[in-house]
Amino acid sequence: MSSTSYRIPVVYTEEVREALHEGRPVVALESNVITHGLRFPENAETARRVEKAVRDGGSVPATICVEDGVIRAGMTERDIENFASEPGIPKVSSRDLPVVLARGGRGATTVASSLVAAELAGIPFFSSAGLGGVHRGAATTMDISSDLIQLTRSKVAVVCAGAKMILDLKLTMEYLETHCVPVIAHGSDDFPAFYCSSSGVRAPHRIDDEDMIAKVVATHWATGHPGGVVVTTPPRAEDAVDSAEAEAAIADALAQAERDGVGGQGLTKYLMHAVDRATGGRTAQANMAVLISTAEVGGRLAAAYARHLS
Ligand code: PSU
Ligand code: MN
Repeated sequence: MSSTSYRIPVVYTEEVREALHEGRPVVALESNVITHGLRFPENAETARRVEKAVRDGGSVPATICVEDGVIRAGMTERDIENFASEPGIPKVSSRDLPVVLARGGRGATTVASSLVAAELAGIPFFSSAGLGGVHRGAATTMDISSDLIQLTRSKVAVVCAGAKMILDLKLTMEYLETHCVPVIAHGSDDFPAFYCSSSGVRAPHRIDDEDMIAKVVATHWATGHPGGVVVTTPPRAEDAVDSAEAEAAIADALAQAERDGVGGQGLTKYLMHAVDRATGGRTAQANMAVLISTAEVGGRLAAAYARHLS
């Protein structure tokens, strides 16, 4: 098998295939947030509401996963229920993807691997609540989420509420700047912090006009840039968590992680869950709300992009 003749199989749901064929807007979504980010049964309910939000925004949702060694672009209600309820489905990031595909395996895609999949599937928009980024203490741990690296390589626009608040958001912004990834803030001056409205870091550009954002995305790719664009949208005021409260819980969670010797690919989930326990479930609630509100903006922006191209 020569490397040029081997094509990665992508299996589309009929709805997604038809939408792409007809040039209608589609938004890709990750599945790792279903298996690792949230708990059953809220994860299944949230995944369904996220898909509905993409539709409300005027696009077709395509939740991405790996099943039987193929990339699925679009999951049925039943697939989502299975992923949400079955324990032990592995987190598959970009570095894991070839192994899981080649072995005919199954897995839940992170932002990074969902971007690889979306590009292969011909879907130029993706939405999630909070990107992975540069972890606090990365100067010694070198823990930088491959979400950021993949953003420099996949031609997919990513709509999100910034990056997760457990991270070092100042360094995350530095990373994106160094690697030439445009960051456009929609609806706020600052780069949002996932379930908090502001990271305290000003975004390089604020654009509220959605047609202009579509034009920026198209222009980025017209310049021949191989990577993505980050478009942020802040959490709705009623969903946002107070940042002082979140910060205190994060400080405790980081200390706990250090005591328990947690690092590597399990760290993000560990921290998110520790913060959630410390806030009495408040941050998981906010996480779900932000996933949904972001998906609707993603749906609108993908629709604006499709109009721009037509
Ligand atoms: N959202 C959550 N919890 C998560 C994630 C998202 O509420 O665990 C996942 C996303 O799939 C993201 C990944 O791509 O965390 C980043 O993990 P890491 O920091 O190990 O790269
Ligand atoms: Mn990591």
